[in-house]
Amino acid sequence: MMPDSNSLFTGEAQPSIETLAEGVTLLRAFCREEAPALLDAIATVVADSRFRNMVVPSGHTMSVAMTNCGDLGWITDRTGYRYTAHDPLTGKPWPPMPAPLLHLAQRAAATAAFPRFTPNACLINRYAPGTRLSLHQDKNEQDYTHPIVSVSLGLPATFLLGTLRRTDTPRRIRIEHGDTLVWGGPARLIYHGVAPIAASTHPLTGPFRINLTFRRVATKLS
Ligand code: MD3
Ligand code: FE
Repeated sequence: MMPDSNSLFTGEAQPSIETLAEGVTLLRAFCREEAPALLDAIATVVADSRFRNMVVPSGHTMSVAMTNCGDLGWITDRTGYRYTAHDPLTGKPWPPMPAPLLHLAQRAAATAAFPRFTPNACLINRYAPGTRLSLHQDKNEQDYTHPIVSVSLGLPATFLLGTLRRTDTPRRIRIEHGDTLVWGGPARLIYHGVAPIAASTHPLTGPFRINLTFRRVATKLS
């Protein structure tokens, strides 16, 4: 792919594929060109199931605002973390996963050697400046043979890329608009997080960073 004159001028990184650790593939700028269409699709989801700040079992409210699309959505409340078929705010099923989102996730997974990934859940996280996500593992999906695909839009972030041990000091990885990561195999249960977002304005998302995480969550049948 040729770097367009626009990205050369603004200093945006060129597309590239990098293995950050065993099972972690960073696809730089993978969805930068389609980002406006992705954000339009996210707006249709948010019109039906809005962003909200969920409560964790300790009683604290998360600083990251969240919603979901697809057959299942990740939620937390005082009683714990889980996937549900319905949005607790609307009582209705989560909005369907828009085709541009599904297809992006499948293309990214295939590029990172997961050609059969079909996500049935997409968690949409929205970060305002100062918002962070502390170090955690994703372990509510039951089947860890499927990868997770994450897509970053808008303001840049610093990912905390840990190991399988919570106490190891995580690596700090700068992630920009359009960057896409695939986390599979031995990386599926690593500790990870997001450092506090620096205040800025992005032409497409204004004062926010939006992150999508695509997952394959076990259901009663599959
Ligand atoms: C490594 N989200 O929603 S994406 C999350 O930027 C989450 O919103 C962050 O962690 C965000 O759970 C980080 C990167 C990521 C996502 C899932 C992973 C890394 C992962 C699952 C397993 C291992
Ligand atoms: Fe996570």
